Amino acid sequence: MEQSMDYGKERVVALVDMDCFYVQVEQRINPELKNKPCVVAQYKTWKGGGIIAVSYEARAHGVTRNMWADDAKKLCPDLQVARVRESHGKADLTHYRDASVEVIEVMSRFAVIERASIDEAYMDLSASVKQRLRSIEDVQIEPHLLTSTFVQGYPQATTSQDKTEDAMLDNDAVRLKGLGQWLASLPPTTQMDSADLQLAVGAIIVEEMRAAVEQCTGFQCSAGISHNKVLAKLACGLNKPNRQTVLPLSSVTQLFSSLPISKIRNLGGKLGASITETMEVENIGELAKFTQGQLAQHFGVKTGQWLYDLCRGIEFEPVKPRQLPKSIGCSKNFPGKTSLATKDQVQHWLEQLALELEERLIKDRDMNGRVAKLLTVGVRLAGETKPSSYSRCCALARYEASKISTDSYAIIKSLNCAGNHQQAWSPPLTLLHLSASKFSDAPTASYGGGFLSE
Ligand code: TTP
Ligand code: CA
Ligand code: CA
Repeated sequence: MEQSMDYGKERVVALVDMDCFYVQVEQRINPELKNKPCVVAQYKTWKGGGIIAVSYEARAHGVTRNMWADDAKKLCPDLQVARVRESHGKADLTHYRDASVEVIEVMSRFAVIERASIDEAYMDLSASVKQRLRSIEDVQIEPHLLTSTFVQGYPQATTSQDKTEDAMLDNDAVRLKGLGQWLASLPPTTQMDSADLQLAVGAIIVEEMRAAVEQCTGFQCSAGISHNKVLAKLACGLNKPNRQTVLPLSSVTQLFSSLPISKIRNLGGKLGASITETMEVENIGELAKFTQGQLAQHFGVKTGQWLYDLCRGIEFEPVKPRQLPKSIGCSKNFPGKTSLATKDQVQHWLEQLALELEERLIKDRDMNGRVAKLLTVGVRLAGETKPSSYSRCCALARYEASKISTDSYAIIKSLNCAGNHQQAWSPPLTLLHLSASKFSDAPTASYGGGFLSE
C-alpha cells in the first residue's frame, strides 16, 4: 500500500473539555465556593450523598468521584458540598445543561464543532489553520502566543544530566523549555504543509478559543491538539486543569509504550478487554508488533485495519458537525430496598420521568426547531449489574407526558412476571430510563398554513 509521508497527519483536530465542570457551574452560582476544595453531590439521604464532581483543590486531598460526601469530609474537613437540584423527585441537571449550551455557543464562533458530551466538544481546525497560516507573516511562532500549552514529549531529555536539570525546574519552566525546543524545531511559517507547524497554529487558535470561553462564561477548560479524535482526547487529559497539550505524531511511540489499552477512546470497554486478553498485551503500543493480517484474523478486517493504524497514533473518524445532543433522556436509579416492586410504583415513576422529558422536549423544540420521533424505555432488573438490562422502543407521537408514560408502561409491561391480577411487579426494577431520539425538523407554522395543525 502506497502511503504518503504525512499519512495520518492530514488534519488538525482538537478536543476541549471543561475542568471539574459541575463544580465550576456551582462556583459561578455561589462565588464563595471558588478556589476552595469543593464537590458536587447528589441526594443527601445516604452518607451525605454521592459525589459526582470534584474541584482540583479537593482532589489534592484524595477526594474522588463516587465517594460519599461524609467519607470525603473525613479526608478534607473544610470540604464545601454543593448539591444537585431536585425536581419531580429526581436530580435536575438544568443548570449544567444550560451552562453547556453557553460554552458550546462560544466555541462555535471559532470552528465547526461536534458536541461529544455535556462538557466536551471536538473540532476540526484544518481549514482555519490553513487560512491562519496564509495570513501569518514569515516569522517563527513565539512562545508568548502559547501561554498555557504543553508539548508532549518535550523537553527532550537525552542525557541523564538533562533529566536531573529538568527535575529541578518547576512545572511551568519545564513547559516553557519544552515548548521553546519544539517551536525552534519547526520550519518557517511559509512551509504551510508542515504537519507540526499546523499543530502549532491549531494550538494558537485553541488558546484563543479557551480565553474566549473563560471571558464569556467564566469557566476554565483544558484541550488536546493533534491529528485525530483519539489523540486529541488523550492529549487533553495529560495536563489538566486549565492547560492544553499538543501531541505531535512523533511523540506517540513513547507515550503509547506505557499506555494501557483501556485509556484509549472506544477501548475502555469490552473491545479493549478482549484485545488485552486475545493478544496478551497491556499497552496500546505493543499492538504495533502484529501484522494487519494477524489483527484482521482476530478482530475482522475493518477493526483489524483500524487497530493497525490506531496503535501507531493514526485514526480517521471525521468530526461530525453537530452541536445538539442526539437524544434527550432521563433516568433514575432505585438501588437496594428502594427498587420498584409494585405496578403503582412503576407507573408513578414513569409519570415523573415523562414530566421531565416533556418539559425538556418542548424546550428543545422551541430552541432548536426539531422534534423527536422515537421513544426508548430502558430498565434494569434487580440483581443485574449491567447499565440497562432491557430496552424497548415505540413511536413518539406527541410531546405529552401522560401519553409518554402510558406508552412507556405498555411496552415494558411484559417484563413483569407477576400475574396480571396482582399488584406486584417482579422482578423489581432498579433503574428506569426514558429517552427520545431520531430527530427531524419541526414543522414550521407556515407549513400547511395552520390548516392541518391541531
Ligand atoms: P467529566 O468531564 O468526566 O469530569 P469533570 O469535568 O468533573 O472533571 P475533569 O476536570 O477531570 O474533566 O464529567 C463532566 C461532568 O459530568 C462532571 O462535572 C459531572 C458529570 N458526571 C456525572 O454526573 N457522572 C459521571 O459519572 C461522570 C463521569 C460525570
Ligand atoms: Ca470535564
Ligand atoms: Ca468530559
